[in-house]
Amino acid sequence: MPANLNSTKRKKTNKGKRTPPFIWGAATSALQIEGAALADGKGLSIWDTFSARKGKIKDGTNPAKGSWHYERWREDVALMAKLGLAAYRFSISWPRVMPEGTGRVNQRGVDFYRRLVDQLLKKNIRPYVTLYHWDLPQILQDKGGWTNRDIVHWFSEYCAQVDKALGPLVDSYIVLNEPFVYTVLGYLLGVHAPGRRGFKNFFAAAHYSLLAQGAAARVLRSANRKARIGTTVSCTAAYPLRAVEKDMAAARRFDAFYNRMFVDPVVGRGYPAGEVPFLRKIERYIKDGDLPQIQFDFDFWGINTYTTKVVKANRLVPYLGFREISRGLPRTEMGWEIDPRGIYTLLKQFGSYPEIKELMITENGAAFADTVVAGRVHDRERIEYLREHIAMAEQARAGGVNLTGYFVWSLLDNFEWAEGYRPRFGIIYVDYVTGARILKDSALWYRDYIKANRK
Ligand code: IFM
Repeated sequence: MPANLNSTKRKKTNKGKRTPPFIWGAATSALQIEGAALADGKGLSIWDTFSARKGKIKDGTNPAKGSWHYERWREDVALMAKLGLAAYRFSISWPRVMPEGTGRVNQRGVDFYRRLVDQLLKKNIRPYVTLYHWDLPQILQDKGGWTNRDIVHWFSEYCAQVDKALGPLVDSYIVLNEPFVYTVLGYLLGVHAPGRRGFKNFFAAAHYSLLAQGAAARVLRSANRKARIGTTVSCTAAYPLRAVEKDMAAARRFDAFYNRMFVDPVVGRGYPAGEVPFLRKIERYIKDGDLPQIQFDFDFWGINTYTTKVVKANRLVPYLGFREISRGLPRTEMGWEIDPRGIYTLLKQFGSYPEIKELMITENGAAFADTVVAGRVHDRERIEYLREHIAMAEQARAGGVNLTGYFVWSLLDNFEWAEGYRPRFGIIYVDYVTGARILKDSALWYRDYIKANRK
């Protein structure tokens, strides 16, 4: 079946649904902050097992303690309130609420999220609940994880259980976090959990992720009519090195693979195999009737973005045919060049999709080598980064993009996957020995910015 079959373009609006005021928030994910890897009946996730393998995490650490959030969640909500956050985006740990992946619900795990949501609501902070942020139950990975088509049912069942427990209180869901990243790093390159490699694994994981996303979104929509249902994608704007056709085509290929592969099929445009021919290999996993099942009319799309790229065509590079060119710009601790133009480019690009009703920046932020000096963290570079990126997002909004929220990544310093704890992304510093929190200068800046820009 041709990969772009079923391409339909529709003009979508959120007419009839209440559009909330602009939301200033912060984001985290369960595995990165909770710790308590085995507390209260939690099952193992693929990251618990992957991080136990020698050499997989750069600093030799693991997520067992995280940022101590499982114990200190009440203090964390109090800090959010102090900053004036309107919303908090966090994820549910699938193995915490369903240790066997399917079937039995672990009430103590559910109770943790219930208490968290109750407290957020008490403080007037709206919960944005991400259903999958990379911590698959190991027991499901043992059956192939995202490469097993049955995950469509496993994931829908899990989402239905979460909604049953939290649905009355939660009105905003994010179904998947960055499927591009967990399928490429976890199933193609093997540098993230579960450490699988090869195109076969990648294409299966990618296609079944989108099928599972569509199925779960429909389950949520029919169970919870009032919830706003969204999803998030990782995006990086790419510019051609020179204004010549071959570099411009390289930038389009970059965009098709890194940005559009998990958006276009969902809005009915099919996989972008026209620009990236090797994507045709995904056809092997597509059954009749799959492409309409992948489509879902999301209430909002979340864009997670951190850097931008410049590309130069190079026919010797397999599959994608380009190289990324360094511009010598200042970089964050992750080695990512800082260029705030990208957030504007992406918002304009996806804002122009007639099928997309509403956009949110669901992650944006930077890791720097923070140090504590006399009880303070003077993270001037992070303030600059946030100020510039928010200004660009505001510019896109002023230019007509229906951008409804911005979430800084991250609320807390946390476990940065295969990088371990070294890169600190938080606007709140975490002392990993004592668990103590310190509001960095960027948190105080964000508090003041929110106060001045509440609308
Ligand atoms: O920490 C991650 C997050 O889990 C997903 N998006 C990118 C962040 C920074 O790498």
